[in-house]
Amino acid sequence: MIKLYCIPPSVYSAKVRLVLRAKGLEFEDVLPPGGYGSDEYKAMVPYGTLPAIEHDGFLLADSEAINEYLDELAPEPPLWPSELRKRAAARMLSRFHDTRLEPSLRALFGHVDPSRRDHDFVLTQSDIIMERIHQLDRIASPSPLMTGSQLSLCDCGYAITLEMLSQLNAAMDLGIMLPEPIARYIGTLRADPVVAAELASYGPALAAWIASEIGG
Ligand SMILES: N[C@@H](CCC(=O)N[C@@H](CS)C(=O)NCC(=O)O)C(=O)O
Repeated sequence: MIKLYCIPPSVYSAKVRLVLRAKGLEFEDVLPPGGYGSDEYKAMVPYGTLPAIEHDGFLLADSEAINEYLDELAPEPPLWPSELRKRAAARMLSRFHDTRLEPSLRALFGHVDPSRRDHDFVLTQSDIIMERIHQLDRIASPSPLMTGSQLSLCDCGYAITLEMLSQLNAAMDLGIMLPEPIARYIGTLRADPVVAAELASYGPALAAWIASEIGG
């Protein structure tokens, strides 16, 4: 049994849960000991980020490292393309998610609560998010998923972050319009059974977090 240290609205934990589900691996969600940001958890993961996994005494943090470990641990179904250049391009897309797109949304987290919202910052950040989405549209050609018809490792971050974008867009009135290929990609992601199963619990967890922030 794999322990997944996470909290319900954590984006990167949901990204890992998609791989656990796709591989059919047994896992349990575990709250970080001492709570999010605690010294107790930092004794395990010094930089304190979620998620981390524990597998037979082996502790590993960082969603991308975890997903690659899981893909090698349980090779079926393979979640990276077998061809060298396709695999390299898929890794590039995954890095773009973790280092460019998701951080541009995360920057808004401190502004979801209207009483703490800096409207100028939100306007500027919405333009940055839009720029990231257009960059994604240029580097990706979903057909219909990132590497073809099967879910791959590089879809996992997008499946979660694009759900977050959709919920923040509505809740904060960001006015973000998605290019048609990206909107179509989201439709395909949501129809994938593994993504649908995760979003069935992650979507409400995220909505509850947004509502709690908006409620003050
Ligand atoms: N690159 C890390 C990022 C993880 C991350 O930022 N997780 C968030 C929760 S979704 C977190 O722990 N934030 C608190 C912090 O950075 O101190 C990964 O892929 O696991």
